[in-house]
Amino acid sequence: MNPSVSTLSPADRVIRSVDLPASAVGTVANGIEDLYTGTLDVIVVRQALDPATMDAAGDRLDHSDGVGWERPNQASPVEDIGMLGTPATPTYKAPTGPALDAYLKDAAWHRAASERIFGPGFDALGEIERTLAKFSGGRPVHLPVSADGRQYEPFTIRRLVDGTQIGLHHDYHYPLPLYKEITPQCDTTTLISWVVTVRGPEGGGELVVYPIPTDEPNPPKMPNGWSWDVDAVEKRYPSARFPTNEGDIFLFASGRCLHRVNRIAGPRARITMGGFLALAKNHERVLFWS
Ligand SMILES: O=C(O)CCC(=O)C(=O)O
Repeated sequence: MNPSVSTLSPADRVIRSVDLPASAVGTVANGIEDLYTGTLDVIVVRQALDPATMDAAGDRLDHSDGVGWERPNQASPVEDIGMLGTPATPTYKAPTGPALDAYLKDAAWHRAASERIFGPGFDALGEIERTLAKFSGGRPVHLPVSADGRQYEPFTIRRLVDGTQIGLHHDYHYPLPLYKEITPQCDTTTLISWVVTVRGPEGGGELVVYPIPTDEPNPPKMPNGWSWDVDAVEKRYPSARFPTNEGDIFLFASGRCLHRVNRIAGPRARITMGGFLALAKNHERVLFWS
């Protein structure tokens, strides 16, 4: 981490962010490294992917019944997210993440589903790879491949409807059993989340980011000892909010900065596609997965 960042306590520092039009993406050409060093915490680029394609996909996803949303957080109604794909994260259904084999079995779901979601002629995997490469400082960007030759999942699609949210959390997932093959390949200083907005809701849905690291002393937690006390976090720390629209992408240091997605209000769902990325240990390439 950049020393000028680490000498400040979280309550004294602010979230360092840039919010750029797609035409200025060149100013963050080494943005992934900037997120690692702490020079930046959040990068937002507006209309990085075609907003009309995203809007049409969002409309289809929000209105067709046969999409087959998984509901891994159904046990907690306020966190009841709809998912396409299997996330490489803890969920209520799989508190320590899915088993690697189950995850890899499902990792190619997007190949059959992409055309149905985004329409013909849209190469979702290629678009993501090319978009993430704009922040990679010239490093190749690619999916990890498992020891038995299977490709990791490039993205999941997430749907939050009226009254649902993503609660406060970090995304430092390297210690999960599922990461046993990826973690040794990565610089684990932090983990980066990348998220493209496919459909923006009428109200809520902003990403809210706090300068609170995973090793924060005396973290404001609820009496159960593990869930964050959102009121105390709001009172004690600065935060930054990032509303997004169709086609916008954000990348942020989700392994370092506590964050949440604000509760959705209104009949339009918030739909995003996203995942994680990391610098390889030798900093010569970027790995991404979901
Ligand atoms: O906006 C999203 O879909 C997820 C944001 C988030 O919590 C993450 O990527 O860690």
